[in-house]
Amino acid sequence: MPSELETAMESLILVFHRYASREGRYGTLNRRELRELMENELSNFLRSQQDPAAVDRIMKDLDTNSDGQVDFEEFVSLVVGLSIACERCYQLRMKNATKK
Ligand SMILES: [Ca+2]
Repeated sequence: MPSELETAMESLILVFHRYASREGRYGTLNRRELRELMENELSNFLRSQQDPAAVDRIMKDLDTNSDGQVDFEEFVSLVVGLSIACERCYQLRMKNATKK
């Protein structure tokens, strides 16, 4: 049976490919697929991103090889960045919780 972490990694791959296989080039996210993934799968973490230009900015940041597509490697950097930010919030919350 896969461990908790292995299951999380598998989910990452499955979610990426669920959106990446919708249209256009197989195995990469175009702008619309990235927007749909962010809206459906990151709605809690990116709630403040109501700015329509945000997807363009994130797409540009992620697309390190500038081919107009976000491949799995590029996508993972988004997940890593968000995870690091969330872990900082988690640490703060733990610190505040122990103060009380
Ligand atoms: Ca790319």
